[in-house]
Amino acid sequence: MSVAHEVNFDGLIGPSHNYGGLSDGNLASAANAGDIANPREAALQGLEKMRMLIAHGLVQGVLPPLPRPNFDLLVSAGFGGTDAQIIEAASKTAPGLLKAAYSASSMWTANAATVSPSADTRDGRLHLTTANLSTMLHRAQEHPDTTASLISIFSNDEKFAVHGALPMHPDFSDEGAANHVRLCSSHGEEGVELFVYGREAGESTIGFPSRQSKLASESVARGHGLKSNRCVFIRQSRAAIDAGAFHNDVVSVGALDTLFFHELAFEDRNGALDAIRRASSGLFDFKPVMVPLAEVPIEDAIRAYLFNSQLLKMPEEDRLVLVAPTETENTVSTRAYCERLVESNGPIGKVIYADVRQSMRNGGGPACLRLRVVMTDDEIDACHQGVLMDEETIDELQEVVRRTYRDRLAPADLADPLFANECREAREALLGVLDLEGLC
Ligand code: SUG
Repeated sequence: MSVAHEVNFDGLIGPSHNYGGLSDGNLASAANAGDIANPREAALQGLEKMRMLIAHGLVQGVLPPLPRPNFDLLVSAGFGGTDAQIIEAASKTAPGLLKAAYSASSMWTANAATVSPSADTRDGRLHLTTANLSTMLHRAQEHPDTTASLISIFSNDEKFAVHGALPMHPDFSDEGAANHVRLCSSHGEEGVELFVYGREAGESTIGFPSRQSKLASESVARGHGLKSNRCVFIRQSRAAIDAGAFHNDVVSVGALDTLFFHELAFEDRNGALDAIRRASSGLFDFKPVMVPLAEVPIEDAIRAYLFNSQLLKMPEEDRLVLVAPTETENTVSTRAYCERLVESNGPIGKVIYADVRQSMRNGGGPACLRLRVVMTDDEIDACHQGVLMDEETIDELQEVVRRTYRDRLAPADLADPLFANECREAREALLGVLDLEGLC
């Protein structure tokens, strides 16, 4: 067994963070559509969360924001001329498309890719498959730039394999690590990978969209060279999707040997738990922690984002720590549940609340904001060092954010051609700090 760490790559929240109301089935996105956003505060909140986790002894990385507005998308839609002319015309005739082209949704890096550590793969390399995010237009534009970022960061072919997105067809709908959980006894040892999907390829569903197909999950597992006896494919419940759980990480989170989930998360709960027990046999003693419906109604779980938390092994703690959003603390049933959780002698021993309210108002909690990449010491040394954070780099990034980001962003501001220049300059300054100028 080699020593390995779970490195959390958080999305650096971009300067065009706004409330576009773009995600059908995401209740927070719909509820806050059109409100004034605070991009500067959003980015500072995200960076403070990273600072807090570094202080707890964890290895922290970042993924840079993608170029916005995405002029390629606007040009594909028939707009032409100078940048200013494109924005002016799009704002008048296709304002919804302009909002999509400006979306800062790449901040939710749990949707950037699915990741399998080298301990699980046949070729002994760490595999990443960029998510195609094909269900929502504003997210479907992310994958080419996300793949470019991942290639820049994980460029050593002997240690890393970066796979491009699956085909852009509903049969292959893939939302990345938001629908993927890895369980193990310790990070560096072989684990069990859980793939949660909402529908079969070709199946039509009614209600809110199911953003992950089983074919997509199976394709990623095959591409990563995972052992079939260590993979479990689990169907997410229709009840959870229709209650607003557009990704599985809104109703469950796992770490090491523990899976923390809501009673309504899975279509066939007992079948899923049995399958996980079978897959983990000989590796670890699986510990399920189910939150009963009677204690936390599904509506509260989704509003408070109890499960969209980071479940972490912190060096100074014996038991796992749940980093939950402040909305969990401010909701009566979830706060009370968390108090009972830490008092019990189960595998989760502490809850820390983090303020990521700007992201939460678009449906993104602490877990959405990070992509977990389990890496050995050698792999950490082999990746691009500029994206690994320390307090000093966080300070530098915050200085850029304070200097270049707007305090307030209203939907109408997207029509201002000068804003496009501001976004480009802000991103270039961030890429300078991360030593990733090649992505400019
Ligand atoms: O894809 N929200 C994101 C939230 C993603 C949360 N990620 C995870 N659960 N892992 C989404 O629905 C809203 C953007 C807007 O409406 O402006 C948005 O895209």
